[in-house]
Amino acid sequence: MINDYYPFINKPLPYAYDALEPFIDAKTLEVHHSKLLQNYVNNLNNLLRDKPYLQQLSLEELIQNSSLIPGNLAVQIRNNAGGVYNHRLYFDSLSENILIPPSDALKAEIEIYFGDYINFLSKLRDAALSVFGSGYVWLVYDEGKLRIVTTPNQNCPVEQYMYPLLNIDVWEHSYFIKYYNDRKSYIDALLNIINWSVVSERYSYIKNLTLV
Ligand code: MN3
Repeated sequence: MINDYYPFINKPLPYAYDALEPFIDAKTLEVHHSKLLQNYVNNLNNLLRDKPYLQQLSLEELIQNSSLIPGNLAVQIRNNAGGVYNHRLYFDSLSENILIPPSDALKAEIEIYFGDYINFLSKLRDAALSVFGSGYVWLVYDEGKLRIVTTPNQNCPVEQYMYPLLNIDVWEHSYFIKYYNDRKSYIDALLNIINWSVVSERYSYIKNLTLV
Protein backbone atom coordinates (compact mmCIF):
# COMPACT_ATOMS: atom_id res chain seq x y z
CA MET A 1 0.00 0.00 0.00
CA ILE A 2 2.99 2.30 0.42
CA ASN A 3 3.81 1.70 -3.23
CA ASP A 4 0.69 2.37 -5.30
CA TYR A 5 -0.46 4.49 -8.23
CA TYR A 6 -2.22 7.73 -9.15
CA PRO A 7 -4.74 8.85 -8.02
CA PHE A 8 -3.29 8.53 -4.54
CA ILE A 9 -5.56 8.44 -1.51
CA ASN A 10 -4.87 9.18 2.13
CA LYS A 11 -5.77 5.84 3.66
CA PRO A 12 -6.98 5.85 7.29
CA LEU A 13 -4.42 5.12 9.98
CA PRO A 14 -4.36 1.55 11.38
CA TYR A 15 -5.19 3.01 14.82
CA ALA A 16 -7.31 5.84 16.26
CA TYR A 17 -5.87 9.37 16.58
CA ASP A 18 -5.80 9.02 20.38
CA ALA A 19 -4.42 5.46 20.36
CA LEU A 20 -0.78 6.52 20.75
CA GLU A 21 -1.39 8.61 23.87
CA PRO A 22 0.52 9.52 25.95
CA PHE A 23 3.52 9.06 23.63
CA ILE A 24 1.99 11.02 20.74
CA ASP A 25 -1.01 13.20 21.52
CA ALA A 26 -4.23 12.95 19.54
CA LYS A 27 -4.13 16.52 18.19
CA THR A 28 -0.62 16.09 16.78
CA LEU A 29 -1.55 12.81 15.12
CA GLU A 30 -4.80 14.18 13.69
CA VAL A 31 -3.15 17.28 12.20
CA HIS A 32 -0.19 15.24 10.95
CA HIS A 33 -2.38 12.71 9.14
CA SER A 34 -5.53 14.60 8.13
CA LYS A 35 -3.87 17.89 7.18
CA LEU A 36 -0.12 17.48 6.50
CA LEU A 37 -0.17 14.07 4.79
CA GLN A 38 -3.47 14.90 3.06
CA ASN A 39 -1.81 18.01 1.65
CA TYR A 40 1.05 15.96 0.15
CA VAL A 41 -1.49 13.56 -1.38
CA ASN A 42 -3.49 16.44 -2.88
CA ASN A 43 -0.37 18.18 -4.21
CA LEU A 44 0.95 15.00 -5.80
CA ASN A 45 -2.39 14.26 -7.48
CA ASN A 46 -2.55 17.84 -8.78
CA LEU A 47 0.98 17.60 -10.19
CA LEU A 48 0.14 14.37 -12.04
CA ARG A 49 -3.38 15.28 -13.18
CA ASP A 50 -2.47 16.31 -16.74
CA LYS A 51 0.54 14.02 -17.10
CA PRO A 52 -0.57 10.52 -18.10
CA TYR A 53 3.06 9.43 -18.69
CA LEU A 54 3.81 10.09 -15.02
CA GLN A 55 0.55 8.50 -13.83
CA GLN A 56 1.93 5.14 -15.01
CA LEU A 57 4.74 5.30 -12.45
CA SER A 58 4.25 3.91 -8.97
CA LEU A 59 4.98 6.05 -5.94
CA GLU A 60 8.44 4.46 -5.60
CA GLU A 61 9.17 4.88 -9.30
CA LEU A 62 8.20 8.55 -9.13
CA ILE A 63 10.73 8.98 -6.30
CA GLN A 64 13.45 7.00 -8.08
CA ASN A 65 12.96 8.80 -11.40
CA SER A 66 12.24 12.31 -10.20
CA SER A 67 15.67 13.52 -11.37
CA LEU A 68 14.75 12.52 -14.95
CA ILE A 69 11.65 14.73 -14.92
CA PRO A 70 12.32 18.12 -16.51
CA GLY A 71 12.66 21.42 -14.70
CA ASN A 72 10.92 22.54 -11.56
CA LEU A 73 8.44 19.68 -11.77
CA ALA A 74 11.21 17.29 -10.62
CA VAL A 75 11.61 19.12 -7.32
CA GLN A 76 7.86 19.27 -6.76
CA ILE A 77 7.44 15.55 -7.51
CA ARG A 78 10.37 14.67 -5.25
CA ASN A 79 9.00 16.70 -2.35
CA ASN A 80 5.41 15.56 -2.63
CA ALA A 81 5.93 11.90 -3.60
CA GLY A 82 8.49 11.77 -0.79
CA GLY A 83 6.00 13.43 1.54
CA VAL A 84 3.44 10.71 0.81
CA TYR A 85 5.86 7.77 0.97
CA ASN A 86 7.71 8.96 4.08
CA HIS A 87 4.57 9.66 6.07
CA ARG A 88 2.92 6.37 5.12
CA LEU A 89 6.00 4.48 6.30
CA TYR A 90 6.18 6.52 9.49
CA PHE A 91 2.54 6.02 10.47
CA ASP A 92 2.65 2.33 9.51
CA SER A 93 5.74 1.86 11.71
CA LEU A 94 3.93 2.87 14.91
CA SER A 95 1.65 0.77 17.09
CA GLU A 96 -0.86 1.29 19.85
CA ASN A 97 0.82 -1.67 21.60
CA ILE A 98 3.98 -0.79 23.47
CA LEU A 99 7.38 -2.43 23.46
CA ILE A 100 6.84 -4.88 20.62
CA PRO A 101 10.20 -6.65 20.14
CA PRO A 102 11.89 -7.18 16.76
CA SER A 103 11.89 -10.72 15.35
CA ASP A 104 14.78 -12.98 16.36
CA ALA A 105 16.17 -12.74 12.82
CA LEU A 106 16.15 -8.94 12.73
CA LYS A 107 17.50 -8.74 16.27
CA ALA A 108 20.41 -11.02 15.30
CA GLU A 109 21.16 -8.83 12.27
CA ILE A 110 20.98 -5.68 14.42
CA GLU A 111 23.51 -7.25 16.79
CA ILE A 112 25.89 -7.87 13.89
CA TYR A 113 25.90 -4.23 12.81
CA PHE A 114 25.27 -2.34 16.05
CA GLY A 115 26.63 -4.54 18.85
CA ASP A 116 23.42 -5.00 20.78
CA TYR A 117 19.82 -3.82 20.62
CA ILE A 118 20.25 -1.13 23.31
CA ASN A 119 23.29 0.28 21.52
CA PHE A 120 21.32 0.26 18.27
CA LEU A 121 18.48 2.27 19.86
CA SER A 122 21.03 4.72 21.18
CA LYS A 123 22.57 5.16 17.70
CA LEU A 124 19.11 5.63 16.20
CA ARG A 125 18.36 8.30 18.82
CA ASP A 126 21.68 10.08 18.22
CA ALA A 127 21.09 10.10 14.46
CA ALA A 128 17.57 11.51 14.97
CA LEU A 129 19.00 14.29 17.11
CA SER A 130 21.71 15.00 14.53
CA VAL A 131 19.24 16.01 11.80
CA PHE A 132 19.51 19.79 11.47
CA GLY A 133 16.13 21.32 10.74
CA SER A 134 13.50 19.09 9.15
CA GLY A 135 13.97 15.52 8.02
CA TYR A 136 13.95 11.86 8.97
CA VAL A 137 16.10 9.16 10.48
CA TRP A 138 15.90 5.74 8.84
CA LEU A 139 16.84 2.12 9.33
CA VAL A 140 17.47 0.82 5.81
CA TYR A 141 18.59 -2.39 4.14
CA ASP A 142 21.33 -1.37 1.73
CA GLU A 143 23.21 -3.91 -0.39
CA GLY A 144 22.74 -6.66 2.17
CA LYS A 145 23.56 -4.52 5.18
CA LEU A 146 21.60 -2.68 7.85
CA ARG A 147 22.36 1.03 8.05
CA ILE A 148 21.07 4.05 9.94
CA VAL A 149 20.81 7.06 7.61
CA THR A 150 19.26 10.51 7.79
CA THR A 151 17.59 12.59 5.08
CA PRO A 152 16.67 16.27 4.94
CA ASN A 153 13.19 17.57 4.07
CA GLN A 154 11.09 14.92 2.30
CA ASN A 155 14.05 13.21 0.63
CA CYS A 156 13.76 9.43 0.69
CA PRO A 157 16.43 6.68 0.66
CA VAL A 158 14.42 4.96 -2.11
CA GLU A 159 16.03 7.58 -4.39
CA GLN A 160 19.33 5.79 -3.76
CA TYR A 161 17.77 2.33 -4.10
CA MET A 162 18.00 1.62 -0.38
CA TYR A 163 15.11 -0.37 1.11
CA PRO A 164 13.53 1.45 4.08
CA LEU A 165 12.64 -0.70 7.09
CA LEU A 166 11.73 2.10 9.51
CA ASN A 167 11.71 5.89 9.61
CA ILE A 168 11.09 8.51 12.26
CA ASP A 169 9.75 11.91 11.25
CA VAL A 170 11.74 14.60 13.08
CA TRP A 171 10.02 17.62 11.51
CA GLU A 172 8.88 19.78 14.42
CA HIS A 173 5.22 19.28 13.48
CA SER A 174 5.66 15.65 14.67
CA TYR A 175 6.10 16.73 18.27
CA PHE A 176 5.78 20.47 18.86
CA ILE A 177 2.26 20.54 20.40
CA LYS A 178 3.24 18.13 23.19
CA TYR A 179 7.03 18.38 23.42
CA TYR A 180 7.65 21.93 22.11
CA ASN A 181 11.25 21.96 20.84
CA ASP A 182 12.33 18.92 22.88
CA ARG A 183 13.05 16.43 20.11
CA LYS A 184 14.87 14.08 22.48
CA SER A 185 11.80 13.52 24.67
CA TYR A 186 9.72 12.86 21.54
CA ILE A 187 12.24 10.30 20.26
CA ASP A 188 12.48 8.59 23.65
CA ALA A 189 8.67 8.38 23.81
CA LEU A 190 8.39 7.16 20.23
CA LEU A 191 10.84 4.30 20.76
CA ASN A 192 8.19 2.72 23.04
CA ILE A 193 5.64 2.43 20.24
CA ILE A 194 7.65 1.30 17.21
CA ASN A 195 5.81 -1.55 15.52
CA TRP A 196 8.80 -3.88 15.35
CA SER A 197 6.66 -6.73 14.07
CA VAL A 198 5.87 -4.72 10.92
CA VAL A 199 9.51 -3.59 10.63
CA SER A 200 10.61 -7.23 11.02
CA GLU A 201 8.23 -8.27 8.23
CA ARG A 202 9.78 -5.66 5.93
CA TYR A 203 13.22 -6.98 6.83
CA SER A 204 12.28 -10.60 6.17
CA TYR A 205 10.63 -9.63 2.84
CA ILE A 206 13.69 -7.84 1.47
CA LYS A 207 16.12 -10.39 2.90
CA ASN A 208 14.31 -13.26 1.15
CA LEU A 209 14.00 -11.24 -2.06
CA THR A 210 17.73 -10.50 -2.21
CA LEU A 211 18.74 -14.07 -1.34
CA VAL A 212 16.99 -15.46 -4.45
MN1 MN3 B 1 5.58 14.94 8.99
